[in-house]
Amino acid sequence: MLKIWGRTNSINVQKPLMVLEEVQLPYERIDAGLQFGVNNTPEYKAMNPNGVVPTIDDDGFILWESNAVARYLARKFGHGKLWPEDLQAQANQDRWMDWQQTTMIGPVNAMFAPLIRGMGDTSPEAIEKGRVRSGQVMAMLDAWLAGNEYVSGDIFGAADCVLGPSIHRWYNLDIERPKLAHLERWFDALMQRPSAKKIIISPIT
Ligand SMILES: N[C@@H](CCC(=O)N[C@@H](CS)C(=O)NCC(=O)O)C(=O)O
Repeated sequence: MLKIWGRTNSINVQKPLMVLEEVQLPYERIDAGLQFGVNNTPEYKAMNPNGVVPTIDDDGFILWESNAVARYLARKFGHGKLWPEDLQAQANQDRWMDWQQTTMIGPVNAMFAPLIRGMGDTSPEAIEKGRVRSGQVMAMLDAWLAGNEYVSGDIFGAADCVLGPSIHRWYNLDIERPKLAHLERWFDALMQRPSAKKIIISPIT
């Protein structure tokens, strides 16, 4: 059975878990990270030298980096469903997944780390900067969703699974947010899915 290491309140762990729930593949999840430890042991670091979660073991194939893991699982178990045949549709999903890592999550975590975990830069200026910037980046996704049903395009795909946990984090911070009707429509629909109800947990911790 496929094994996945990672605590359930990590957005990076929630990404591949969303994919696994969507394709309804049985898996074994092993708690790791923060209070659970495990991720800093020599055994774990032999699998994932970064010492972070998630990591998967698929019949001896070890993989880490949450977006790469989500893509691998979608390709292997959700081909033609979560992962389309069309090259441009695939590239679109890649684009939004990269954007989540490189552009979107930074400003969200600039608020999440100090407000929820008491970590990072706790100054009001840093939190406010994250709040303003996160509103700006979310407006980019809102504009995309004005013309597309899903982050992935016409079908619900791997990119929706990958972005869902971060967007949920943003919506669950006690901050002022710009009104983004298309993003809100997408987020409300996402949270109705059985996968999201099971994997994307509230309150955020
Ligand atoms: N780029 C990596 C980042 C992974 C990462 O930073 N994971 C965090 C949790 S979200 C972690 O393991 N932190 C240490 C811990 O939980 O102890 C990925 O996307 O997989």
